[in-house]
Amino acid sequence: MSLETLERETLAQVDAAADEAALEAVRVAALGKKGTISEQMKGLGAMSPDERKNFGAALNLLKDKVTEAIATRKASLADKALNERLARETVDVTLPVRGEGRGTIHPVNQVWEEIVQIFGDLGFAVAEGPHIEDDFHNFDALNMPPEHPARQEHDTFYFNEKPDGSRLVLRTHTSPVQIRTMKTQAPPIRIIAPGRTFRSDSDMTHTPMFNQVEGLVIDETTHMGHLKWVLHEFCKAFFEVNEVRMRFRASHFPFTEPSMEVDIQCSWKDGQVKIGEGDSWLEILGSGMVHPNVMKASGLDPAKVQGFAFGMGIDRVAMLKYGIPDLRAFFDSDLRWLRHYGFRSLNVPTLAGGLS
Ligand code: 2NL
Repeated sequence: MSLETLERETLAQVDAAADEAALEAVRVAALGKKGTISEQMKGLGAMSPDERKNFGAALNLLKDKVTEAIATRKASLADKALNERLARETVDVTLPVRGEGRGTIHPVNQVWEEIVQIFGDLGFAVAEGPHIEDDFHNFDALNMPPEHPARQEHDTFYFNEKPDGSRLVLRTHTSPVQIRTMKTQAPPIRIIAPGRTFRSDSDMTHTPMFNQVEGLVIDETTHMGHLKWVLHEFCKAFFEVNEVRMRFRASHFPFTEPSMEVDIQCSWKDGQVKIGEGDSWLEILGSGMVHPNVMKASGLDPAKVQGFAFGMGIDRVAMLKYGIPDLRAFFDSDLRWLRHYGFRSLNVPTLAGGLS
């Protein structure tokens, strides 16, 4: 067979290869060890030097041509295969969701998101921090020196002692997040810190891990009137009522002065609690004006700025709002419980669209 014929036939085969596997077969049949083009090489030995030079050059040219044609064909086949796959794998995003109600949002996550929405609307940003903390951020900076009795009450989970005698802890509240914020951001500060907290305590109303949200506002003239207004607005929005009476009771926390525990008005009917009506009171949070010692420990000057803080249990208010009787069931991962108390996954709480 002449080289011209061989070239024509081989290139025709390359063009005709329908997919990458067929193309590879053509390559092997032409350029492989026993391929048609390789076979031509064997004739070189019997030729005169001049013949060999011409034929060899032509053969190399042919090899290059075929190799290039194969590469070009390969690229276009890969392109075609990709386009076909893209066409085949399109997703119709307008289709309705399958199996509504299978996966649900946990009440804690739902309430967490509701709280973020409400405070977001009031101009608060969300701050986060580590679960593993040092003594300074969890205790010292919060006006709780090592001998402070409140440290015992916190039932702290401690890590093993380090060579220098210090011990890290699982944070017992989200207050260290606020300390870190005060240390790194200049006032005005307006944040909430929702997150997991840990105490070695377990009974009907306590779990070793629980969720807390704290709030912090620092500015030059922030006062208790602001604190009362913010918490009143929050309670109305959260419990989805037009009015709720609130009671600020004098209390004590090491990190605030003065300190107040806050009760909201409620009624009890048939063992069911209703918020915003009746003559009973329910404690829902602790609050106060940030203690000057806490300001100082965080690098702020209490002569120049002041502010308020509050703390609330997310799991606890989730139970209250959605009538969930036993706290421990929150963390049992019982599918029947989750389907009963869970929320539809695409129904994201917003103030505009409705919280719950
Ligand atoms: C409660 C009480 C409270 C705070 C938390 C706080 C944080 C900083 C400074 C001052 Cl950095 N205060 N947090 C204040 C008052 C009460 O929580 O009963 N929580 C469930």
